Amino acid sequence: MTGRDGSDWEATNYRTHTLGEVRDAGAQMIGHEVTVAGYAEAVRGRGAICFLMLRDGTGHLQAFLKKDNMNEETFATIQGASRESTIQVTGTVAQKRPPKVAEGEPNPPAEFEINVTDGQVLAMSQTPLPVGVVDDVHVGLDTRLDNRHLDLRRQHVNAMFQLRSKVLQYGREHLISEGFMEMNSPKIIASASEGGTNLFPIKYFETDAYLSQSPQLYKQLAVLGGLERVFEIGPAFRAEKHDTYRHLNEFISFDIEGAWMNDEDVMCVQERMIHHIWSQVNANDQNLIDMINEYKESQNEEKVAVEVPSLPFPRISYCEAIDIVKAGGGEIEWGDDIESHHCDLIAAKYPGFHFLPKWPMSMKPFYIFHDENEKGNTGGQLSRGFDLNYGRDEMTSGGQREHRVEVLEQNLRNMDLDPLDFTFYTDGFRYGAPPHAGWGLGVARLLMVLTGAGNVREVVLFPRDRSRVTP
Ligand code: AMO
Repeated sequence: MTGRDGSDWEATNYRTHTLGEVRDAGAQMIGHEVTVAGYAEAVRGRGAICFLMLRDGTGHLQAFLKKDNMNEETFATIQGASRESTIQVTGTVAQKRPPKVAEGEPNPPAEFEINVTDGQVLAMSQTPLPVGVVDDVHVGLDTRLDNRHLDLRRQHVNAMFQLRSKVLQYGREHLISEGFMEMNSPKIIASASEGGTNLFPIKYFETDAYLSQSPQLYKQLAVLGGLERVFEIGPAFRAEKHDTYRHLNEFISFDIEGAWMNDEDVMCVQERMIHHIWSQVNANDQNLIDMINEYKESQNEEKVAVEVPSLPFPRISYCEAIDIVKAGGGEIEWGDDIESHHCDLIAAKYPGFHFLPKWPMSMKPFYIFHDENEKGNTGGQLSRGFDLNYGRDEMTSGGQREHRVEVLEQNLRNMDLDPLDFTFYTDGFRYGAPPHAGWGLGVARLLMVLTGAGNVREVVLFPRDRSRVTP
């Protein structure tokens, strides 16, 4: 059997074929007996006949039931089934009677259905449904997330998560093609990497521990240990009290780290990876984009188009960015963070993906490379840290790392951190350390760009924010 993405789906004990297969290969299957299974999208017909519209992961197909052709009780149970119940039917493939067309009009392509001889309701759906699956009843995001198991059955929502899987697949395959290997770092940790205030504390037997904010220190240790190019796709936890469309308290961070690389080298890796993801989606997954657009159209929302970005992405240094913001009337001084409303002014000039390299050292974490030789236009110390933005949103932070242990320890002290708390990390630099660089990309933020979603919660299956820990 063939799945929705061309993969092989072996027949199982519950079905010999997917609905998509019968729909697409119906002409060759006429008269063949098949067993299919799916959700009941509509059950129509009274008396001795019943039309059952089934849906599975590959599409829709109509099953036609006639009381005379099957066990009467089975017929009655299926005819009485509520929408979204799961139903298995066995029958022969037949061509549907073609609709009448006006003279001279071409005949529509043949459609197929199943003439049912046997079947069973596998699980009856309760009524009413808390959120509509086929009907477009407007419910808020919170109700949808409370009922994600049903929300996911909606075609465009399902398409979002198929795309999410594709993005991870294409990202992985690109990095592997560039010699990166996948690693996994611990999520239970003893000290912060991204600043101490937003850690979730946990009790770890007799001692205190935290949930990891980033694989940062561990991906560096892996590289220092000789795994020259690594990547990790894993959860990061931040106890931030943000309540915005782009912040969650648990998110999937897509990280890389590479030895013998500087900030520019890893920016190149990142733009090549994004280019690969967009090219692959463009080539293989237009059907998923179409499903999303079909919904957007029904809501009068702007449709998305997967335009493969051209390389290289623009690089706008921090100093230039400050000048752009000032010229656009924004209030900002050298050394300030570039906030979303500032990003709007930059995005007016650079609407797509753009890097913001060479941030002031004072704005970047202790592990970022101190560039003694580069001063900003107001004389401030620059670093080799960068961000990647799309429009007003930050997608990625990264940079070359500090590999000189004395500077690293001084950076820690400058940021009021005690080097003694970080010996498990700094010790990794005492026995020869290659210059290295990397980045961390927020997967949900990238998906927001690709799918045109207005909120990261749309592209996270079970989001965790300040007011949500279930489902
Ligand atoms: P940073 O803290 O900037 O950098 O995080 C990297 C990227 O992760 C995403 N992100 C988030 N997404 C959703 N909710 C959040 N609360 C959230 N916080 C961050 C963003 C961000 O750009 N160690 C460095 C990376 C590195 O230098 O390699 C780090 O974690 O898209």
